[in-house]
Amino acid sequence: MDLAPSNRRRFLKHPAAIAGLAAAGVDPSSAKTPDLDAPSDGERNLHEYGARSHYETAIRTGALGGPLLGFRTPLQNSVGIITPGSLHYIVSHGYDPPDIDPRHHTLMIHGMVDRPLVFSVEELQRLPSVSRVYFLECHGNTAPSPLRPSVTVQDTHGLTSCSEWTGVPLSLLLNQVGVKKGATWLIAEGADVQKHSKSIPIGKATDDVLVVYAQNGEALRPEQGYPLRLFVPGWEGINNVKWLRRIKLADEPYMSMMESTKYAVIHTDGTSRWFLFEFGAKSVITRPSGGQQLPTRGFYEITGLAWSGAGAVRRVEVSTDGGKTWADAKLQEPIARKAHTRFLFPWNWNGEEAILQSRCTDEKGQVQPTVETIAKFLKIDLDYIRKSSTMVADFNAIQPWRVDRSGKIQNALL
Ligand SMILES: Nc1nc2c(c(=O)[nH]1)N[C@H]1C(S)=C(S)[C@@H](COP(=O)(O)O)O[C@H]1N2
Ligand SMILES: [Mo]
Repeated sequence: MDLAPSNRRRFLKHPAAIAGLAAAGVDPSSAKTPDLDAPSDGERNLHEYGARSHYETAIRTGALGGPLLGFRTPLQNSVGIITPGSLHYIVSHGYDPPDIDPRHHTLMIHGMVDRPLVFSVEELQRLPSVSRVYFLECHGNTAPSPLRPSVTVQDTHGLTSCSEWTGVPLSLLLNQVGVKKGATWLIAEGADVQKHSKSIPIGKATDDVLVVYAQNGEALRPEQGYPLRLFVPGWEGINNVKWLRRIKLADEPYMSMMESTKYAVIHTDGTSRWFLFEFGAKSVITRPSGGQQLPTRGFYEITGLAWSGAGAVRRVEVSTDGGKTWADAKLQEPIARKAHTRFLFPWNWNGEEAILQSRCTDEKGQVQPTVETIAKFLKIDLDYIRKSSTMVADFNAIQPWRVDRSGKIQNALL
């Protein structure tokens, strides 16, 4: 049982708990009687570590294990570009995060190195640090599926979030261990029951990969990998190993369980692609969006998020007429590379049916495709995308929302 001071006070006030103490041979008169004028433990705790207003109700949705794999961020309520830690999406194959005491947790770097080293969390926190804003996304995000609802933007796009991450550049740690010539891959492993592990090419590792210990100004949340995670900017979520405990340098990828099974992409011709890393250009209108209802005709600011694994978002266009015409949205500054970028677009709804869409162009000039373009590229038809339970991974199609004349908004993708 957790007997931290605040919990202990609550415990002692409870008559049954006091009786329990007596039975356990502890003198119950040593328990303090409550001071009625003093703030309750609940109030005191809220001042010590805050909570949002009880009028605010946005929550993550979903459950692990079933067809709703992952807890999704309520993007329909998002503002700006930072996702609060409490609402960051979660994909953990082991379900519950391991309970790791940071005083006893270590990161070992070994394999093809000159000097294998073990770092404590405290030692990592003494090293030169960086803080950067980056999105994170599961490659299954947005994949259409007959097995789960795709009504709201939380259903369709909720497996992406964006935070300011703080940690140590991996390149700095690799310099300390001395990477041997011929080492071309690293294999990162987590301390969860499944020992989630992932092979990553060394070029990326020495580019912008971080070993992070903090998120949005506080320690990582347990669900996000407390006390350490690998952060691999712009690359599929699976690379970002949580509860990181080991990095091994090697001269080949390891084909670990997740990367060679669940996260391999199966093509219709029976072949499968094992390694795909960088996300393309993607965007979605978060408000107004699926499942919402416009109360009256008149002015609405259309707003949404755009991002790309390749770098910065250069341009977002919005169409309100089903793609006949497009106009540039305003991008909210500052714009960070490999981060969510908020776009804003003024709109007057005249009460007629409208189809709202956004289209992202990134710094490499990649333009977000339509679902038809994706189908053509993958040599599959729309019906396959609509009905197959085989996931179309890295799905970044333009997302249309249909507003009907009553103001009701529905997903108009397929
Ligand atoms: N140790 C460990 N790391 C992991 C996973 C996991 O199950 N265990 N899931 C991966 C996948 S598939 C994704 S999409 C991201 C999700 O990170 P988040 O839960 O912080 O959003 O973590 C990755 N890292
Ligand atoms: Mo994922």
